[in-house]
Order: sequence, then C-alpha cells, then structure tokens
Amino acid sequence: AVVWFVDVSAEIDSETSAPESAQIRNRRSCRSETEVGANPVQVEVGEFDEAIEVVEDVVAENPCLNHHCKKGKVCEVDESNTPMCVCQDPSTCPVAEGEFEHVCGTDNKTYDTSCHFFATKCTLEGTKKGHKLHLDYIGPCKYLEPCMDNELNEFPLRMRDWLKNVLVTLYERDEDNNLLTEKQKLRVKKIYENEKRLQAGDHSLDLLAHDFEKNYNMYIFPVHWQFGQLDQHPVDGYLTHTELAPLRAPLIPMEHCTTRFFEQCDADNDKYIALEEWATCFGIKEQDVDKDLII
Ligand SMILES: [Ca+2]
Ligand SMILES: [Ca+2]
Repeated sequence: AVVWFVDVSAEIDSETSAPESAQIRNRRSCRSETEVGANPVQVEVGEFDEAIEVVEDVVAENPCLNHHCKKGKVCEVDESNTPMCVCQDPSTCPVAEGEFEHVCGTDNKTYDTSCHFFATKCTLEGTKKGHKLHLDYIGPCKYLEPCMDNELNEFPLRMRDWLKNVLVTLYERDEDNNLLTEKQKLRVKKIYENEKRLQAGDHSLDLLAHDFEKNYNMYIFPVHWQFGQLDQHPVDGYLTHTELAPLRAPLIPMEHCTTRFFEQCDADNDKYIALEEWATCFGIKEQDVDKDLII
C-alpha cells in the first residue's frame, strides 16, 4: 500500500510546472533504469532502422524536443519555428485503461484520465472557472459521506502512524535507493531502532492514541518530513492547494475526512497551510515545531 501511494503522488504532482522534488526525481530515475534497461535513444534509432540520417536531421530541427510544457499543454512551433506550449486537445489523450485512471475534479465531474483533466483545465485558463478547478481525487467521482466531528479526530491518529511507517519502510529500503538524505536517515534510524516503536499493523484507535501519548517523540519528525515533501513549489514554509494535491488526491476516496481535515488545518483561513498550522493539526506541540527538521 505504501509504494502505491508514493507512486501515485509522483504521477499527479504536476499541476505545476516547477521542478520536481529530488525524492520524486530519484524514484523516477530508479524506475526507468529498471524498466527500460536500455538507452532510450538507441531504442529509437533502432526503430527507424536505415533512416538513421534522416532521423537525426529531424531531431536537430525539432525545437520542441527539449521544450518542456506543463501538464495539459503540448509543444508546437509557430511560423518562425519557435517552440511554444499550447493547450492539449483532450481527444489526443491516451484512452483510459480502466476506472482506476479516472479522476474527479472539484467541479464534481469525472475525467477519463488526469491528462483529460489537465487538458480541460488548460482550455479554461484565465477564467474564474479554470482558476477554481482542481484535481480533487483519484478515481471516479463518488458520494463521499460527510465527515463527523468524532471521525475528524480519528484522522490524524491514523495519518501520523502511517507517516511513521512510510518513513520506516523507506529507511529499510534505502540501502540502494537513496530515498532519504543522510540527515533524514539518521533521524529515522532513531525511530527504527527504538524498541518501544509500535510496529506497523491494523491498530485500534485507542492503541494509536495511547502510543502517541507514550511515544510522542517518534512522531515529531514524520510530521515534519511529510510537510517538507509537499512544500516544493516553492519551498517557502507554506502549502498551497496544489502542493497538497499529491497527498490529498489518493487519500480522499479512502478517508472521507481528508478534505475537512486539511481545511481546518488552515487555522487562519488564508488558503495556505503554514508549518506551524500543519504541526498543530497533527498534535505536535508548539515548542517542537522546527524548520530545520524539514530539510
Ligand atoms: Ca510552498
Ligand atoms: Ca494558514
């Protein structure tokens, strides 16, 4: 479950064109190394067989090759052969391979794939409607039960435990993957090696609450770490709706309190979740909020 979640985050972290986090880049490069296994350029040349000369000419002349467009846009050249990004026609998006590729927009409409969603959002650029339209969650739109007050309090219990387990899993696999920085590794090592650590499992809410009280210190870093993972565009100590999307979108269909939880995290209602607000809604004490922990 952990791996699935991390991968999906990487996929949808694209409502912005800003650089991806090192974490995601690392994961991508790992993935392509294992999956492709060959130099992609060689593969392409092979496909064109004898026409290698011609292919190389085309490569040199196509200014779109190294021109990156954000999701929802594709590169086209104008009359003077200058590359530019234009909205992608949704009908050119790859056909969805199944319902799992559908996404639900904040307009409560189901889009075939995230490609269809971002292409549609692009055509609305500059309008109020387009500004308000976000990818709400992964999967087709469905009825989400309203989140009750008592359920809202349960959410951070599960979330904190889950974050701690994600970090421990990353740590266990880190030997060859470099998913964590050296500093982060040292911090997780302390948690990992602590004998009192609650092992991953399907625990009752009572046990999770008890563990948070007893082993509070083990939760401080995981909460900070997740904030740092999301605060990337830009790195400024605040989370925007878009920065939060990689965490929110896969979570909403499984945890119906997700939206309400993050809304109330923004205690001062300025549309940004500051590190202090984030830490507070996960039960971290004010004196333990530490900007240095998110690096
Ligand atoms: Ca930010
Ligand atoms: Ca705020």
